[in-house]
Amino acid sequence: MELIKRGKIIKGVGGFYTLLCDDGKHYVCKARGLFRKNGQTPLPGDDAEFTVDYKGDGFIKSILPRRNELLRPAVANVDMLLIVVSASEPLPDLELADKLLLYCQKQEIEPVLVINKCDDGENPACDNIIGQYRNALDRIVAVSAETGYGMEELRKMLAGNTICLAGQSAVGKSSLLNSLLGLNLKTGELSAKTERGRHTTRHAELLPMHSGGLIADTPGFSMLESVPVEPEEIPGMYPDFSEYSGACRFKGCMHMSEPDCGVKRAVANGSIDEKRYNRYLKIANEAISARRHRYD
Ligand SMILES: Nc1nc2c(ncn2[C@@H]2O[C@H](COP(=O)(O)OP(=O)(O)OP(=O)(O)O)[C@@H](O)[C@H]2O)c(=O)[nH]1
Ligand SMILES: [Mg+2]
Ligand SMILES: [Zn+2]
Repeated sequence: MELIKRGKIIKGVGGFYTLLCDDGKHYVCKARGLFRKNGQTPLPGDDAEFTVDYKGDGFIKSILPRRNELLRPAVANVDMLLIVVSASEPLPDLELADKLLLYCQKQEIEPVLVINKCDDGENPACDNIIGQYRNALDRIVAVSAETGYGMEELRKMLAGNTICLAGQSAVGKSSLLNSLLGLNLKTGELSAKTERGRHTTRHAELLPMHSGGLIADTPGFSMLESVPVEPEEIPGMYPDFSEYSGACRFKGCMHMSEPDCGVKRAVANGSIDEKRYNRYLKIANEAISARRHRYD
């Protein structure tokens, strides 16, 4: 009789998948022809059922349903996305942060806004970002990958979860990864270790964090996969607007040119951050013109 075991795929190279079991053991399995038949490719992050035969060879029998799936890095069942911005250089691209928040809503991923490079603690640049996102999400943390400021709080927040990193270049994603893995290498050295080149495609790999949980090792972020969002969905994806949208005269108000709009009133009296609202207008208008193009 075959004993079915359960584990999480943490990497897959050349048809061999490494699974991490609850007992902390690693098993290397093949996927057999199973997935070519139903078109399923196992991904890191997948929860799988597998068996081990008398020779000790493992075989994946099935993949449990995915909660979500990222393209770059290719990881399934992501619990949290770290949206990394910098409190110094480079200037934060908050439109990207807003879009990543929408992406998280769509994919049902818990967003964490990580304000990095707060080397001596919170500073005016960091406070400014916190001010803009105060009511937009539950988890915002100011950290420094360099000095370790705030890293303990971040570690606690992430414990036990499957994590990916996102954000513009040079904000410190690799440095944060380094710190969360408990490595104390310089970023250059880290490149050699976790961004090691392979002859073929780079496969994402989930690495165990210092404090429990797994983190994807591909810090080179693109997430150019834009999630198709209908314009009408967007207002409901702004938690910081919800307290005020009940006061809008029209149901389905886009908070754009409609009269008697609760959200616009909240912007006018400073309850909603004006810069965040202006970026909302830009993102909503983009979605409107994207739809127009789709039907042209
Ligand atoms: N002062 C300061 N510098 C930092 C901090 N974190 C990272 N850096 C520096 O910022 C630069 C970019 O850091 P990386 O970790 O390579 O940034 P990245 O987001 O991985 O960049 P890409 O791989 O290009 O997307 C490096 O010179 C780091 O040493 C920090 O907390 N404080
Ligand atoms: Mg990097
Ligand atoms: Zn409105």
